[in-house]
Amino acid sequence: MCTPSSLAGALTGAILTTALIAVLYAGWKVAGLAFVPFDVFDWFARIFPGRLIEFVISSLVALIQALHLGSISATAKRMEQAIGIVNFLFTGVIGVAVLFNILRAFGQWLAYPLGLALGIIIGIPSVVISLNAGRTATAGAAANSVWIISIFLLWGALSAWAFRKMTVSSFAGAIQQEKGRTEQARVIQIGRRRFLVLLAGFAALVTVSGAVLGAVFSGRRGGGLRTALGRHWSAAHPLPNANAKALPAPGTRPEYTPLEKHYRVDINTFPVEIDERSWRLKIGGLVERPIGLTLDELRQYEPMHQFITLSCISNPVGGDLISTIRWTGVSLNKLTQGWGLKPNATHLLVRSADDFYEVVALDAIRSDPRIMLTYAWDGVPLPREHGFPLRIYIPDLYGMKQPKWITSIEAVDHWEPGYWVARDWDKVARMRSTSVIDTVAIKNLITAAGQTLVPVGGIAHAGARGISKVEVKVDDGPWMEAGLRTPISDLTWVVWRYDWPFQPGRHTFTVRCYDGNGALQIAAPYPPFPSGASGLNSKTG
Ligand SMILES: Nc1nc2c(c(=O)[nH]1)N[C@H]1C(S)=C(S)[C@@H](COP(=O)(O)O)O[C@H]1N2
Ligand SMILES: [Mo]
Repeated sequence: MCTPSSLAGALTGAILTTALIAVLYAGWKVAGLAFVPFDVFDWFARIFPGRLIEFVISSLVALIQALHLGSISATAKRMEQAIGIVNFLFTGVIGVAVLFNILRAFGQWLAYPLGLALGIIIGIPSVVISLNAGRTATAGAAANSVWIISIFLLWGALSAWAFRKMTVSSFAGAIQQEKGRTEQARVIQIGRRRFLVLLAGFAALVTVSGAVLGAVFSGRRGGGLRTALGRHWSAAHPLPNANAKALPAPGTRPEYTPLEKHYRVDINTFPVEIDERSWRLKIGGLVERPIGLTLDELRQYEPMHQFITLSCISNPVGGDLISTIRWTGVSLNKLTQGWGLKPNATHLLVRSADDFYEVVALDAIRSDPRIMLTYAWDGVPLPREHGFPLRIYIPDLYGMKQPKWITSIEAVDHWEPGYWVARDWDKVARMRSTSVIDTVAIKNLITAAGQTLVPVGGIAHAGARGISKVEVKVDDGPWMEAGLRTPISDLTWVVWRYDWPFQPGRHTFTVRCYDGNGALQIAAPYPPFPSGASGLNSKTG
């Protein structure tokens, strides 16, 4: 055997692709060039069957919950990014292993042509995907194409070079001095190993430099939540229900979610970046005259402020994909009146910069002035993660119906399924009633009328329907009515509290709620897919 094995190929692939990823990362952070691993991952997330994506997401959520890995949305995003990088690495490993196998059959004179061909075979789709579906690049299309193709060609050429270095003729000098076949094989082995170690060392250097360079520049460029300039509304104002009498049990989650803590869910490993200067809200379709509105023009309209609890349909019972914050924007009913909608227009097709879209009935908009286009959260422009510059709000519906990063609104004469409905999720996606125990505050006992009481508390939420009653059950005891704190608004969750007469031992607490119409929440446990999770939340302690 005089040529390197496919294992040597796989190792070479791992080493060179790791360095490639680091170089792409540095290129992204330093010059805004495409970070192919994320772009490709996002592209697959859009074309794969909805059920498969749902399976992956719910598995990640279950894993995060089972291992207590912290915030579901933040951890899931990091996992998605990791999966994107590992997939890319895997492709590189397979690619170079296959290259080595082919070269073993056809001879090393083909090494460079086939190595470069491998670079092209992986490079061209990468360019196409990054240019058409990518979120990471801010540099121009030409610069990106040249960059991706060159860097992949270099990677292919280096793979070819490695193959040649590891074939027997490279060690010819050493072999001549040795005697016998076994000796020869041993020298080849050592020569290959030494080469791979050298290659790995070199790649490690490139990887570390790329990562450090990228990290330095990523700090300098800022982005994400740091772009939310200005003073947060909540820093200077009391909540509307500040004087409510019933106080949360110690350990209840914050009633108002800090901007930085609001959950984030979307189909992008990396949040969409929109330049306010070139952005226009394009309004077209069945209107008298298409127009484009700037963000400043939208801000000229009378602003509307609403305290809103938003939840993701993927939120498991008791999960943290639910948050409450102050939304500011313009009522769509008011806005649409100036658009000259044609009589046959029945729906608005709302499109986002990330290919997400949803359809909203004009009837709903006309009958519910709370449906609004939102440009600020907590008194500052929407953070990039949360849809800068513009997102919609539709009361009572899960987040999957509410596009962020809106770029256009088209008046149409029919309903059609939106992004997640087309992927088999619920057509209506009305938020299910849910109640959660946040705390059994065993360290904050109180005494009243000679009794020792344990404050138990949490939240209950039923979309825009409100909460009329919350009940708590201890072990198999009767349902006991909890106290309700006046909510921040009709559209937010309600904080509840039940002071439980202490009894020693281990106990299981269960909660359930009734919505504003008196309907009891669904007790049967169902997973989030396809209509939102149901079931009762319990805590044992
Ligand atoms: N453009 C766009 N809008 C989107 C999504 C998306 O992937 N792309 N995800 C939706 C889903 S599923 C949810 S739950 C909410 C979450 O909003 P948040 O991340 O600001 O909390 O955004 C919605 N709007
Ligand atoms: Mo969601």
